Amino acid sequence: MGPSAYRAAGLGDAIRDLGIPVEDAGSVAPVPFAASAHPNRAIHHLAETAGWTLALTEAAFRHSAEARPIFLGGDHSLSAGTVAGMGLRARAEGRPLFLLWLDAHADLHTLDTTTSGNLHGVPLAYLTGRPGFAGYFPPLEAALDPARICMVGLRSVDPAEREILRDSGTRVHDMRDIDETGIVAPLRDFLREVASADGLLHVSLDVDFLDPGIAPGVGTTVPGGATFREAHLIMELLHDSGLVRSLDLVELNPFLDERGRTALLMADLAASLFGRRILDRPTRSF
Ligand code: HAR
Ligand code: MN
Ligand code: MN
Repeated sequence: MGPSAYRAAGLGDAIRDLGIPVEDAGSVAPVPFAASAHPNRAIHHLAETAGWTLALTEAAFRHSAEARPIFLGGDHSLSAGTVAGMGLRARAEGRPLFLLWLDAHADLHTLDTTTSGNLHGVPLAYLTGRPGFAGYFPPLEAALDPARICMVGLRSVDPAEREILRDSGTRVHDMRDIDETGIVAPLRDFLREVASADGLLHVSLDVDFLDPGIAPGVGTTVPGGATFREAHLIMELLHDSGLVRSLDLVELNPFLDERGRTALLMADLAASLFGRRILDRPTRSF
C-alpha cells in the first residue's frame, strides 16, 4: 500500500511542480526465483523476496538509463534489488556507486545472523557481498564497496551488525554523532568524496530514520529520530550537490499512519531532494 499512499499524497505533482517531467512507471512484478530452503527457520518469505530482488535489479538498471528513478516501497528489502540495479548502472557508466543510507537500523544481518527472520534487516549484507546469500538470493554482479556507504541516523544496531560495521570502512553517523556535531559537516564530507570520485549516488530513505513524532506510519519506530528540519536540510544539501541519481522511499505502512501525514512528509522530503526550496539562493559548493 505504500506506493498508493505516495501517489495519493501527490508525490508526482510535487516534483512536476518543480518543472521536472515525471513518469509513473507503475508496479514492478516479482519474477519467480527458486530459492533453496534455508537452515535458518526464522526467515520469512525468502523465495518471494529473492524474486522481488531479481525483478527490481532489472527495473532499476533499465529505468536509470534515462531517468532519476524513485523506488516506492514496500519494506527495506526492496533496496537489495534497487541498489544492485544501480550498481549495474554505475558499472555500465564506468563510475563507482555510492550509497547514503538514512535509517534507524543498519540492515546488515546475513541470512545466518538474523533472528527475527525479517528480510528488511539484510539488504546491506547482501549488497556488500557478505557470505551466505548464494543459492538463496540472486547472484550479485556488482557488489558495493562498504567504504562507499554512508549511514546516518542509526540508533538500533544488533550485536552481529556492530561486529560487521567495526572494520568495514563504512562512514557511520549514529544519532549521538548528529547530536554532537550536527549533520552538515559529515554529509558535506561524504558528498565531496562522491564528487571527487565522479560517483553516482543512491539515497535510501527509511521512514524510521525520522522521529516517530513526525513520522508514525512505520512498523519499526525507534524514538530519537531525525527532526523535520534535519531531514529537510539533508535533502536540500543533497539537491545542491547535484549528485543524486536515484532514491528509495521505504518502510511506509499506511495502516499505521495518521491522516497520511507520514506519506505527505516523505513526499515533501523527496520534493526537497529534487529542488524545492524556500528561497532562491546562490548554490554554494559543498
Ligand atoms: N535489526 C532488526 C532485525 O533484523 C530490525 C530490522 C528492522 N529493519 C527495518 N529497516 N525496519 O531498517 O530484525
Ligand atoms: Mn531500513
Ligand atoms: Mn529502519
